[in-house]
Amino acid sequence: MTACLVQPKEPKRLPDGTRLVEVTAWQWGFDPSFITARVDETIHLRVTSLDVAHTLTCKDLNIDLLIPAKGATPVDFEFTIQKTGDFIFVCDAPCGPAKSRQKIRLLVTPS
Ligand SMILES: [Cu+2]
Repeated sequence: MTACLVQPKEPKRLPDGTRLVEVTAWQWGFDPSFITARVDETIHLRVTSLDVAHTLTCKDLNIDLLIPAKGATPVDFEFTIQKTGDFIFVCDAPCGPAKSRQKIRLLVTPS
């Protein structure tokens, strides 16, 4: 038997077991910029800006969150993905010239 030396990082979870993904937004990026999920998995996003107002927008998943500027309460949003696919979240706010760099890729694989 071969030992696996790299343990996958355990996802953070809310008390009810829902997976929590904490996202920070700034000019111009999101962290994390890549998220994987399974079909039928529920994800709870908690999004905070480190500077100005942004959005976290995915037209394919009908998600459009306004992320207020630094200092505001984080934005919480929960969703369940019902299809496989490769989805891109962008920032749709007028937050500056390089906002096209601000993206999150969400890869959803079969459950
Ligand atoms: Cu932005």
